[in-house]
Amino acid sequence: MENEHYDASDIQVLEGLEAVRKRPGMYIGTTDVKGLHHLVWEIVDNSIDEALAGYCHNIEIVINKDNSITVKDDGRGIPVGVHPKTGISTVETVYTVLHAGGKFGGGGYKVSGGLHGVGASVVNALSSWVNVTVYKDGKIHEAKFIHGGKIDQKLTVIGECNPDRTGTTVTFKPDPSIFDTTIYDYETLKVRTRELAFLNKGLRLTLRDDRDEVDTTGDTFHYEGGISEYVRFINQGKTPIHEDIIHLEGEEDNVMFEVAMQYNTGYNENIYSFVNNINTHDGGTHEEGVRRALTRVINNYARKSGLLKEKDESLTGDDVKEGLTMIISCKHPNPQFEGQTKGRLGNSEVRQLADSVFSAGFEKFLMENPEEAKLIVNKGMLACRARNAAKKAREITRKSDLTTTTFFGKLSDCKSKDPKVSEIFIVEGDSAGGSAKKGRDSMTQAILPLRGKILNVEKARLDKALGNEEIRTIITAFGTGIGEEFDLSKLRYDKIIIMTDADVDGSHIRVLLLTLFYRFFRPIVEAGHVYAAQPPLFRIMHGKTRKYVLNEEERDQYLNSLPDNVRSKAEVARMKGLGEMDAEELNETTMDIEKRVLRKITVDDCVSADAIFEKLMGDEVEPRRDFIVENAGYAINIDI
Ligand code: 1YM
Repeated sequence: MENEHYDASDIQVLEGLEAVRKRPGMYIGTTDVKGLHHLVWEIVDNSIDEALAGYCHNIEIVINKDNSITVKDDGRGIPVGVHPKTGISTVETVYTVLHAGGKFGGGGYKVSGGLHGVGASVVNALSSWVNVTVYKDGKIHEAKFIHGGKIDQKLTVIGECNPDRTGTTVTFKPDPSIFDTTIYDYETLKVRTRELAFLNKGLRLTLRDDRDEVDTTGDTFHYEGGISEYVRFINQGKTPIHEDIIHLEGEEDNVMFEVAMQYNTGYNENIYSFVNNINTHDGGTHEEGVRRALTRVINNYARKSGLLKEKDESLTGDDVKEGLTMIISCKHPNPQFEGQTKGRLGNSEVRQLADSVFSAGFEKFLMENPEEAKLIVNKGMLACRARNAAKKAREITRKSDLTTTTFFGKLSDCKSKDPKVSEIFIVEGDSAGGSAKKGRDSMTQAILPLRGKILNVEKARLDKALGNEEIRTIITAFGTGIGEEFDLSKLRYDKIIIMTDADVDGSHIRVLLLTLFYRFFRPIVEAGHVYAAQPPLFRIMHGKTRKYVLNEEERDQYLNSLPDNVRSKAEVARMKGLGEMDAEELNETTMDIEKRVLRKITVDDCVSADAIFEKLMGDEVEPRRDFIVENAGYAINIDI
């Protein structure tokens, strides 16, 4: 009877493994290079489980000469006794019975990823041969399998070892009749081996390639800091905004939850979550709990500390994840993976655990580290402003139209709608605007008078700039839109001409405009559409002659060229500004295509403008004025 029973289960076992060989995809996904590498992790997972149970500290993975793989650990060793249910050794049972694994152990639970215990038998089913060696109780035990899981050598004691030595060593050779390729890639194994080391702090994993003739020592990965070191690794080459990595952890009902995070100066989010060492690329309850808590805690702190004022809107989840690198790791005895690719954790109780562990710990961090907290909140606030700016920019581009009455009042557009012949003068002040309007060629020349000084966009981000009426008007007039929707081909004018006085205030406005163009309309500058008009500084009259000159040097040169008797009668007048020129005058000196002098603005001009900006735009007014006065010549020259 006993024999009969044994035969029956033996047949069942073989049928089981045969099923795996018939439909390998069902068990390991694919039989391509990915599936080939998957086999390694199925075996390594058993070692990791042993590590999580607290018995294994070192795992070694070797690619052998023949592209077989050896995985060796220093755990307790797979039990060697006869298994009560199968009547065969536990080692053999684990390697031949599908759905074996954790159930046999009793006590602990399987938390590592993979096939949850069926891994060893699946690897056996898809291998040409497998050798399992167990070091236990001072003895070396060995079992061998061939041809997809058929027993070749039952578990046998093949020698003795130091009674202190325990562990399991498994070598398998993937079956070439199953896999498209049986050649292992070292880098692929390395990336995951390193990841496993990060995810299981304290565990030492070594990877070695014995295929080369050259002796390689391989790579050893061992991180006492676990996922904190993972965050530091990802942030390598980025600039963190706070030095210490925030690390929080907690446990409830055998569910372990852990998170490590650090903000960098960048704008991308690097949030990776894992359940039982498996990447949950579609997130799930653990990630949701953290994201929810992150947004709430930062907002609460920002309000309480006064960084976020009552009138300020709350930061969104998108705002607080800008530049955030975060690793979330959850170890769960009974994870429910959802979704098409099973990349999402479904266990609803984890949401609350993640939320409470994260919020308590993160709040404490913010309270205890006010400087870092301020940097983090400010980062979120900047992201919030940028987000609103992008939204406004889109709205403006969409809504703005030249018939809007408020807008219409400011711009005196030209009659021509052909951008190739059209130009726009941006004029300082209403009175100059009035003269310019009268002196223009209304067919091709548009006039846009600027009332006040335009906003310093160096100090304000796009959002604030868009709140400025003068800037909004400029954007609308240009027609290109701004930000994401900027389109150079929609530019309504061939020439954009900045027409400001040749004095300190004029220089100032010019610098502000250059900065605006540089920051928000750089392609317009690059394409050579921006010019500075050169209004004269002096008018020299003698007889019926009227001569305008740009500066003192030209004035003296001109006067010296006159005969003495003429020079003595010449009247030299300093032009007091565009506003004081009449129309007939403005046209002749600054606007007439034939007579005017224009200077093309280059990006370099804008960069210089940008560079002197710090000094120019300091918070104190006096040094700024001094600087402009001292550097009046330079300030004028920046747009030449
Ligand atoms: C290189 C592969 O399989 N190590 C390994 C596996 C097991 C144990 C220790 C182990 C587990 C338990 C008790 C337990 C496995 N045991 C079983 C089963 N390395 C590798 N190391 N004693 C030892 O889970 O209680 C399956 S895997 F089922 F037999 F207990």
